[in-house]
Amino acid sequence: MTTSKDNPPPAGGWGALKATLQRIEPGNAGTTLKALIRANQPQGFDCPGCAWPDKPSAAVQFCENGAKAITHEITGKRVTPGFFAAHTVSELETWDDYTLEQQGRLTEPMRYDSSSDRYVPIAWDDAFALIASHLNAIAPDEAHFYTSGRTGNETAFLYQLFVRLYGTNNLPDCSNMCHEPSGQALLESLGTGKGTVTLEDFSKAEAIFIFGQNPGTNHPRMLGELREAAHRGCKIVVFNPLRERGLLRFQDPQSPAEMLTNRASDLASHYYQPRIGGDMAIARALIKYTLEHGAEDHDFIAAHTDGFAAVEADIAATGWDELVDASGLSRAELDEIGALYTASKATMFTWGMGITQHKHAVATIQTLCNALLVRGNVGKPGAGACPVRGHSNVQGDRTMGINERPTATFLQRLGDACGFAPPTKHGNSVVESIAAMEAGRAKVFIALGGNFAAATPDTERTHAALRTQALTVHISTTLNRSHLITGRDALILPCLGRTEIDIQHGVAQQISVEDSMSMVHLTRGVKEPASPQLRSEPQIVAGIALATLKHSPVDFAALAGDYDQIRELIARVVTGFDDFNTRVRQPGGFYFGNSARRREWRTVSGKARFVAHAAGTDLLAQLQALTPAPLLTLMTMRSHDQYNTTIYARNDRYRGIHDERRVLFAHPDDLAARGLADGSRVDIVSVWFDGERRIEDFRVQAYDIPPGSLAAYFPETNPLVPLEHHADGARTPASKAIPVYLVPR
Ligand SMILES: Nc1nc2c(c(=O)[nH]1)N[C@H]1C(S)=C(S)[C@@H](COP(=O)(O)OP(=O)(O)OC[C@H]3O[C@@H](n4cnc5c(=O)[nH]c(N)nc54)[C@H](O)[C@@H]3O)O[C@H]1N2
Ligand SMILES: Nc1nc2c(c(=O)[nH]1)N[C@H]1C(S)=C(S)[C@@H](COP(=O)(O)OP(=O)(O)OC[C@H]3O[C@@H](n4cnc5c(=O)[nH]c(N)nc54)[C@H](O)[C@@H]3O)O[C@H]1N2
Ligand SMILES: [Mo]
Repeated sequence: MTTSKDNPPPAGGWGALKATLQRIEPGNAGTTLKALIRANQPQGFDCPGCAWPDKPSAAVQFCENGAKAITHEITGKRVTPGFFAAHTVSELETWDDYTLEQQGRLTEPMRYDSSSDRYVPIAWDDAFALIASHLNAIAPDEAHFYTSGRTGNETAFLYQLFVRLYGTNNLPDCSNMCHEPSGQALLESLGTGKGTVTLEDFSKAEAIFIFGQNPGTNHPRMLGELREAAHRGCKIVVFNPLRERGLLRFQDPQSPAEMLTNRASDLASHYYQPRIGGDMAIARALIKYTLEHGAEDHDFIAAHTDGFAAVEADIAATGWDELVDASGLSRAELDEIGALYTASKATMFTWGMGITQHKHAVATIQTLCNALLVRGNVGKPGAGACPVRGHSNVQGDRTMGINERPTATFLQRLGDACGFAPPTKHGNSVVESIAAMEAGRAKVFIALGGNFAAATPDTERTHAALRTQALTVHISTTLNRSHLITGRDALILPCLGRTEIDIQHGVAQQISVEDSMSMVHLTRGVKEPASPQLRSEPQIVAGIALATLKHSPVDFAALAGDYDQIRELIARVVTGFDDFNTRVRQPGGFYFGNSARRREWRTVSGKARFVAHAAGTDLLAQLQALTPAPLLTLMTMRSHDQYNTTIYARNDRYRGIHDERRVLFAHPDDLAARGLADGSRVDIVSVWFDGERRIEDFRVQAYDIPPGSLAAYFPETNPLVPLEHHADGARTPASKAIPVYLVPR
């Protein structure tokens, strides 16, 4: 058990300030501080850390983990051609992810030379010509074009335009592994793929329910909103198998009063620890309690929704015992939660990866929507659905058309504005692209950012799939695993980061991003580029397009030379972006809007939809039949010192872990039942219908987690996630619910 359970030190506070200052490299302090101060400010750059919106009035807009993301990008360390000459790719493959990322910023375009097993320098134009020769030798659907969510709107738009001119919708993106189920579920239920709340709603909610999210680490600026809400008496109700310290108490490093008096605020008023995957049962319990107490919003249901009768019948047929079993919470707890919910006149649900990375993710989110709708909690102040996005522009990339399943309307508008007929056949998502490579149906893989080889599931298979490619290309800022898992040809194309000044034809350029609450605003780099050889992302995309496309109806050179021209084109294609160049220059940018927030339901029936879901199939029971070893459910999550696959340090301060990554959090009873104790070492074996997968030598940590549930860090655990185990209807790898057993070493 954690000793800190009853009176944990607050999240944030002096620990966060100390950690921020420790990130600053000696000799680079002036530049770092100058950059940090301009983070999320007008005339500055958008913090590349997360997609949490900016507060218009705040003087300082970065958090500890934003500071880590920024200092990582503006590091003084460089990966030069000399570095690549000194190390073969086979040697670099033996380095861990932490050591790779610590080498610093990439400086020159490099091409893999298989005869020496080294990367060697290549001129930009030769790199573009090599890509063109590969792309023009295959059918367009044999190429995949991945995007990670740091990419700004203008680059994303240009990239998808090139890919569709080339002839495919194969645009997998990090969202496929992240909030894809939220988009799918909300679109069908509410007629919008996005959250319906804005920052203002946090000051009006009477209750905020937080499902499967760890904002103390992943969205620290959200804690400020939660603290203010808690101060005015709003109930903060948390559902998480782990007692996450960042959700218990918070000391705001940006508040001198709290820091100097060492005061902290209590955040969660109520904290429940369901078992992994128990959230759908909690949502159903909320509906059952509401109906049994006659607390439903009859007028809203009648005026705005359809499908209620089916949900009502399903809930009436579901007993409380079933909900207690499935949630892992007691009947008394479920009653307490129901009472909290029905007492609040405006409730917001927020959620993260603890909800989306499950087989039943879409059904769970739609059941959460049902629970919101039954009390009329959509489209009124202080209420609504709030999926909290990950990467700082992952939402904007979707708006710009990074989508392997684009709508017919989007394609029509794109074709009309640009004068071509875009391909209509749907493309591959992340897991489908890996399957296509495995099956020999794919030849070229190009990534605009990210770390595909490390972020994806089923690591061994995914690496083998990538190695079948004729060409792999990575447009990146720092060295990572994906650069080492090469096709027969491979390129690393180094680009400017968001903090860096981008000048085209003598004019400083800006790009725009859309945050988790649909605010669109400009971001402008403030720092000299890490190397004179770097190119901006739009320039690199245009370079590939110019070399590849024999005839293009759009002038890529002109667009990449003046991003205002890209925005003019976006305004003609993307609904809601009229007058883009003018509106995005207003202070703070503009609100892209949300139809469901206005109670305008763009669903097939024109109403908000109750979608009935019976409890999902019990996979664990099916898999248990395949092995005598008793199975447990493993979630894979982030430590406090990583940004997805980028490991900043091997610590996890809030969970009490120091200088190690191969840790497995487990309930003491589960350990005792296996003859294990705190500190024992184990191998972890996952069980799937096609066989077993194993990772070796983890230290077990007895922890306050429900029996039957385990937790460990990603990406070390990704080899355990079967490619075929993903969210029904969204294909998001089920990396929060891996059936495993433990083998003592
Ligand atoms: N510093 C930092 N910031 C980040 C990132 C980062 O890596 N580092 N990543 C960015 C990205 S891309 C994303 S998507 C977000 C991710 O932000 P989060 O969604 O907070 O991501 P995770 O760390 O995966 O944490 C998931 C939480 O869900 C809980 N959980 C797991 N399974 C279940 C379940 O079945 N039910 C419930 N109720 N809870 C469960 C875990 O205990 C954990 O607290 O953060 C973004 N911001
Ligand atoms: N098991 C497990 N797997 C998971 C998850 C999980 O919770 N568990 N989470 C999933 C989620 S939510 C996500 S979003 C994905 C993340 O998947 P990705 O987005 O693919 O991975 P990142 O680690 O964010 O990518 C980091 C790399 O991006 C590059 N980069 C950084 N900044 C820039 C830039 O400005 N431009 C360019 N071109 N490149 C840049 C750097 O080279 C860096 O190495 O992982 C998923 N995988
Ligand atoms: Mo994410």
